[in-house]
Amino acid sequence: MSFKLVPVAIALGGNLGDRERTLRDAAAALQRSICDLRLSTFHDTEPAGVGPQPRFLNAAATGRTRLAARDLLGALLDVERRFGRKRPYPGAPRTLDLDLILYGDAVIAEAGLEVPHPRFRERRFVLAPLAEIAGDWRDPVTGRTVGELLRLLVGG
Ligand code: PH2
Ligand code: MG
Ligand code: MG
Repeated sequence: MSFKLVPVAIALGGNLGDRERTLRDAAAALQRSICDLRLSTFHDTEPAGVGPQPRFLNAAATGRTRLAARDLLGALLDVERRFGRKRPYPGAPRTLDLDLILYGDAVIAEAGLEVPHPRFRERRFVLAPLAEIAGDWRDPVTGRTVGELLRLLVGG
């Protein structure tokens, strides 16, 4: 438990059930762990790297938390479960995926906890919504802002 408020960025996504309602309700649930929550618009996206699947709805949220990164991750997994997330196999369609993208300027590589998220720089479905609300946030690994990372994507 930390007593400092740490700025955080979360990616939200889902491609099963009522996607819009799930993202909206999940964002509300995040307010138990994250204050000053800001939510991007919702992006209807092509599934990336998971074969044929229903289309996703993606969004991003920012805010500040008193939780340690590991505890915030636990809270995200708990919200996923409450919204019916099952994990039958890696990359399976899901009602809700909540990924911890940035936790202040922390760089963490532990079992089950990697921050910044190791693949967020190549994911338009993460960067496009996140750039709406945190375009100036700097990735502590590359030193580039979220807006720059988005523009660097092919066709960006
Ligand atoms: N999540 C993945 C893999 N592929 N594609 C889209 N469009 N949106 C996602 O949220 C997504 C994905 C793994 O978590
Ligand atoms: Mg994910
Ligand atoms: Mg996930």
